[in-house]
Amino acid sequence: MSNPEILRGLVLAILLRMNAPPRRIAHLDMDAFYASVELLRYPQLRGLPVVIGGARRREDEALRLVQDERGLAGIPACAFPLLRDYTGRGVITTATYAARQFGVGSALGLMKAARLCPQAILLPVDFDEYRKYSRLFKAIIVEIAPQMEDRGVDEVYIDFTDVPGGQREGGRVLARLIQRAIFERTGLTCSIGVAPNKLIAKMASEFNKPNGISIIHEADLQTRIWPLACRKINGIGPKADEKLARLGIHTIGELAARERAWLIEHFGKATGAWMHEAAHGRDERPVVLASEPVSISRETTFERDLHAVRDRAELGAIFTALCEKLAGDLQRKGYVAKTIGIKLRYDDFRGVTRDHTMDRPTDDAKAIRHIAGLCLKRVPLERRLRLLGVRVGSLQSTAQGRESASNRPQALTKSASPTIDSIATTKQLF
Ligand code: TTP
Ligand code: MG
Ligand code: MG
Repeated sequence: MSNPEILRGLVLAILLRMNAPPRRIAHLDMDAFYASVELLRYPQLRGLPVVIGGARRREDEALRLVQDERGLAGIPACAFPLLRDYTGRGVITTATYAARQFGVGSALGLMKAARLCPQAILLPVDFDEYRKYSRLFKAIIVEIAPQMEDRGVDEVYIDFTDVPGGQREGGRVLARLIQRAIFERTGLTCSIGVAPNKLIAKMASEFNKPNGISIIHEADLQTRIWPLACRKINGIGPKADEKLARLGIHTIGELAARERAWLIEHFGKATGAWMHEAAHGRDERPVVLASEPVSISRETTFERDLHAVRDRAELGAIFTALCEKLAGDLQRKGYVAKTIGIKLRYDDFRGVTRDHTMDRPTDDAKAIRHIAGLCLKRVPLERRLRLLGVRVGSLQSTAQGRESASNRPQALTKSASPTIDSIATTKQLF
């Protein structure tokens, strides 16, 4: 290409960019998600403190016998198990806003929470139900605004920029439309932040929780973002935050006031430069459609610590059940995996992981169990175990991996002891 042509191309690109509407990115996060899904089944609990956590217990089974002709909605509120009666090691996954007033919330131990709010109603987790509603609210969003990035069970980014109405009132009109559509079709509320990029949108979705919308423009950076704590930047974790605090930096504004070179000196090239950009509200990351998980895991915290030799049978059954659940997850989601790994936590809370990558991917429970078993042989097993997890990574969609995948699986068996299960789909391996 000759020079005048390059120049013409450049001018055209600049003109197009000048004419393009400003980038408007939304972050949508469901309100008290697991708890809100439970309240759809049990509307009689609305307004009451409710926490979700732990596995299903005998009390939860018994509860279902109390229902009348109205079904689950007919169970009187006084019949539900209370937090004060809980014994075990479970943690809260989430709490209703009524319960949060007592200082209880995600990741708090249930017995500890019982001291803060003994009268709270305790419901067991039901991942299948949450996954069902997760799929449902996301399907409603893509009908309205197809540029959606899935960021987990209860949140997504949506690119409003070119969606009809996406620029009106900075995105408020479209945000309201999506909020209303989700509420009408599921009964669930969510909160939405709309901003020039993902970084600020993510912070903004928290500003007016629950059932809120907040609209942030570039010009609002100093007034709305800079007063916030550094931790509010998605990517600044507890460790970085502690270090920032030691350096006398508490707010995003204080972070923005530091020289880029100074931040690089203290946090390294990549992190320092990124912190500088983030504090100035700059983030060019695109909204990535149909994001694929890199790994899927299942883990269980035992009701009592188990020993590899003395509790061999029990542990073996739990281990097999985890692998079977994981194989089921893979098959349902349409993936095969090449890497199989295990995670252990000992009774002294130390953790260890091992993994192995195979030549061929699989979604077969027996194959996963076999490789996970080999991984288990590579870790010390003298101490008692508190937690056992199995993880599969290097995923390929089944269509891609089918020719090389091993054969299909067997039926699921039940875990031998009451345990606290969790499942995670993540973007990174271990
Ligand atoms: P969040 O969106 O962090 O929380 P939330 O939807 O319950 O409440 P908020 O209104 O503040 O958004 O997490 C979504 C779900 O993920 C939550 O309902 C339960 C689950 N979860 C856990 O299981 N453990 C955790 O530590 C957290 C933070 C969430
Ligand atoms: Mg949420
Ligand atoms: Mg969330």
